[in-house]
Amino acid sequence: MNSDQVFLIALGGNLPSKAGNPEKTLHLAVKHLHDMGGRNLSVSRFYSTPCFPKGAGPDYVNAAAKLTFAGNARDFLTVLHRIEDEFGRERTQRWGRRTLDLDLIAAGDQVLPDKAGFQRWLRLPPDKQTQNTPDHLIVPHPRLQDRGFVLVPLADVAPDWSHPVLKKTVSQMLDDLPESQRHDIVAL
Ligand code: A4P
Ligand code: MG
Repeated sequence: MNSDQVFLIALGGNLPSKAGNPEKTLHLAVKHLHDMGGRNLSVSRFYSTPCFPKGAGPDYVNAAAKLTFAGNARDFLTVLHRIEDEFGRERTQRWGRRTLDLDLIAAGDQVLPDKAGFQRWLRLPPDKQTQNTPDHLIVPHPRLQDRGFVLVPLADVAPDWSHPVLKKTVSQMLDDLPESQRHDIVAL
């Protein structure tokens, strides 16, 4: 039942890792995704993106990938965390600098933990977003619709994926994004 589920992920980094600069780290992370069971991988272009919040650190390299994996969303998040750990990710500061951040953006059209639980994170006021860290998986990623650094790469691999709660495709969410969230995002 869970086999061959389609997952969308966002990749980002703004500090060097043992693999080298963030671009090299992301390339190697994609290879690890394959080695750990990811199949039918399609990977976006890599983009240079201004750090959000502005001034909180160096520019990021961001990318997105679409793949299938023979397991459920929680199994797949465990794989993502293992790959983050492999590249020395330390969770010291929420939204802080990082060698590698792998976020699960979507698991097909699933809504986890359930629609009410998802809505709570969706509606979290901006001042609470940096302070509250979920201790369980939330999909779709509750901030994806606000972020050019997620939507621009995602549009390369999954422009027609439709958000199961917001009922908008990636292309539509990107069109709705203020220009301020999109400028200075440059394909490498
Ligand atoms: N968790 C729950 N749901 C998910 C999910 N769908 N995907 C849990 C990934 N993790 C999920 O995550 C915190 C906890 O959320 C984990 O225990 C996980 O099990 P984290 O990755 O440790 O924390 P984080 O990365 O600081 O938080 P988050 O929400 O991933 O931050 P964001 O939203 O990714 O922001 N600027 C640019 N230009 N580019 C970036 O990529 N990234 C961030 C991080 C800030 N600024 C950026 C970028
Ligand atoms: Mg993360």
